[in-house]
Amino acid sequence: METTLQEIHEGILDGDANAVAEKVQAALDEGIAAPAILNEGMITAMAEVGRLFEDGEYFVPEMLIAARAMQSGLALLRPYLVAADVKPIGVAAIGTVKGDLHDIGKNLVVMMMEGAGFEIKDLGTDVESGTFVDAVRDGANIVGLSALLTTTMPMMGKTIQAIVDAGLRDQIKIIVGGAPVTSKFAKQIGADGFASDASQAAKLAKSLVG
Ligand code: B1M
Repeated sequence: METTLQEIHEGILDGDANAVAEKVQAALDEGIAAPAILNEGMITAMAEVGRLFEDGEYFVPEMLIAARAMQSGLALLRPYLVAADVKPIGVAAIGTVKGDLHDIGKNLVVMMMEGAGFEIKDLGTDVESGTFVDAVRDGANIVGLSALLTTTMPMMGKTIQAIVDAGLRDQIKIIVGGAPVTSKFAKQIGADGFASDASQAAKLAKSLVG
């Protein structure tokens, strides 16, 4: 890997947003193509962050600051990526289901999936099932549902049913997660998969649309 890309990679692992922004600008000035900066400097770093999280070497705070560092680089890179017409690997509509206001885990999932190359429609918290349906109509090909309360878990099933009722179920993949959610529950409600953490969610989403 070229030195500047290596420095971007390390800046993300260190969660150093200023260094990442500086090095992304340096890479652009050196003439390194935006897709190479994204794929070789940044996405590889977020994959490494995911691995460290799974191995218990990084915890939620490290993952959050790494994601923030990635965002600082992405902000600079975005116009170049648009100009280079880099296609996202998928469009993911992600939200916390109706009645549930917890968003820290959902935000991590958003960050890891963005890091994995998805375009994200972040629908926020307390999201009506109809809003997910609209997002699918608007082009999302993967839907991510988060719930942290046992009382809001049934809304996941209701949201999937709303997508079925709208005749859109065959066009998309649905993943679910959140502390009380299990893979057994995911199967029961007709989701395509369950992920126990944000890193797994990004991997699962990639495997489903790949
Ligand atoms: Co609330 N809360 N909370 N809370 N809260 C819990 C969830 C609770 C377990 C605490 C407890 O009692 N021990 C409990 C639920 C009990 C239950 O349902 N059995 C609870 C309760 C009861 C409540 C209220 C009802 C309290 C009240 O008002 N009486 C209320 C409900 C409000 C509502 O939603 N309508 C409430 C409110 C709140 C705050 C607003 C104060 C705050 C949320 C702030 C926010 O999110 N902006 C809050 C918090 C912070 C928590 C705890 C302490 C921490 C949650 C968290 O952020 N964890 C939580 C206790 C706990 O979990 N230990 C608790 C860190 C986060 C990184 O993990 O969200 O699990 P998590 O996400 C992980 C994975 O689950 C997974 O990846 C993430 C990253 O690895 N994941 C996905 C998540 N979504 C995914 C989606 C995927 C895939 C993976 O695919 C799409």
